Amino acid sequence: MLIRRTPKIHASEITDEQTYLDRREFIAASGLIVGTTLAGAPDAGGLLGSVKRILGNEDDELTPYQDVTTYNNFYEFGTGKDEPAKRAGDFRTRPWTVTVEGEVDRPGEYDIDQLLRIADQEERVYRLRCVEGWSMVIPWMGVSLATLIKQFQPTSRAKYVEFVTLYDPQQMPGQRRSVLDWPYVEGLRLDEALNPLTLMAFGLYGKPLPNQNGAPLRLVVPWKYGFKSIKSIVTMRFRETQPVNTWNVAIPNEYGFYANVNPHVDHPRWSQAKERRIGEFFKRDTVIFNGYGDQVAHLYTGMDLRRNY
Ligand SMILES: Nc1nc2c(c(=O)[nH]1)N[C@H]1C(S)=C(S)[C@@H](COP(=O)(O)O)O[C@H]1N2
Ligand SMILES: [Mo]
Repeated sequence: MLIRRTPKIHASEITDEQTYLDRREFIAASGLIVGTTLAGAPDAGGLLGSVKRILGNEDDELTPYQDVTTYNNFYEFGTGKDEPAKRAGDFRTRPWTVTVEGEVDRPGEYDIDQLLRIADQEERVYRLRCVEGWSMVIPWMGVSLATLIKQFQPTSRAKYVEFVTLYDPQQMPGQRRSVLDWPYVEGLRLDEALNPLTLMAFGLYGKPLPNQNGAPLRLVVPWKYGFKSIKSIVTMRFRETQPVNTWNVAIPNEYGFYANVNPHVDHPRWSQAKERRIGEFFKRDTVIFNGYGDQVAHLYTGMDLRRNY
């Protein structure tokens, strides 16, 4: 995995996808590979003034911004892929507080802007693979979840983290129908949450997260099926026992707690062996752990991944 220093570019210069791609080309051409010392970019006073580094699958071709922001799963705004982009425009992401509770020494109500200041934003290019058989490559902005969690100081009894999405049927029309048990809930084992790959994302493509992608903050767990990457989080609850996640409640024989990307374990209604990268015509082979096995396979040694799907 490479860590590259980004050139000092003011956030206001990052205006559109083309500028963004040009910058990436520049970064690639400069070929800078540095250690962990991070260059400070001028802070624009907002989210993206302090992009520090690019880390991840920077050689994968990026899914166009247009597709990333118009082909979404966010059932709170409807079950159609085009609905979140059409219906989430007025969603209010300020003020926004995240409640941290349960097995932590520092529980509390954390303001989103306070959380944003906890660490410098990193840029990470990650593949995200939906259980439905499509995938995207997205340049996310965020901080490692481990960095946040360390601030909250989990107790020795904390074994899992549960995440909850906002419940607000006024703003989220999808919640007025009971297609899922609202609010949307997800969970990770604490060691999964602390794995350096796990990202709390605040932006993508150098900009704050569009509402349809889970503003103002969402998880990105790249070795798991997309549904684990919960959007618009308002609660982080540290627990001794395994959380019950929404999709597991909805259809238990199809969606488990672990949901690791696995081409060898079929979904009961379709194969998981292949996937279609959005924007591409031919299917690709799906790779175990979505290709991140080097970093995460050790979390599951001794576990039967057929039973723990
Ligand atoms: N709260 C919430 N989070 C969610 C979902 C959802 O419906 N509600 N859908 C999940 C699914 S199935 C996927 S594939 C990803 C899609 O993320 P994207 O729209 O940013 O690509 O979000 C996940 N997070
Ligand atoms: Mo998904």
